[in-house]
Amino acid sequence: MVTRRGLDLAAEAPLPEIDPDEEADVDMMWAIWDKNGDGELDTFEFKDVLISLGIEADNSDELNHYYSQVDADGSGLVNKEEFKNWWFSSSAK
Ligand SMILES: [Ca+2]
Ligand SMILES: [Ca+2]
Repeated sequence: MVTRRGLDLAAEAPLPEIDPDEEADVDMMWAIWDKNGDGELDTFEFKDVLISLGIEADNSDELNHYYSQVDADGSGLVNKEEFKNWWFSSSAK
């Protein structure tokens, strides 16, 4: 029987605490990263985020791996809310 515990935990994980100063920084960077200003990061734009974090995603498999972590609802695009949740729960600390 497959345990659902891990999935449940992930789904119910509380949102990370966000420092207002850090959030302002992300808002600034978001404006740079969202090159076409449509309010979403596509994979092309997201690649630049990874590069500025020093993460190498040379092939599309690696890129999609990271991208799917950020795209929490699986819509195929990353909006700012998803991005912040990812940002404040993982890297850049
Ligand atoms: Ca965009
Ligand atoms: Ca999404």
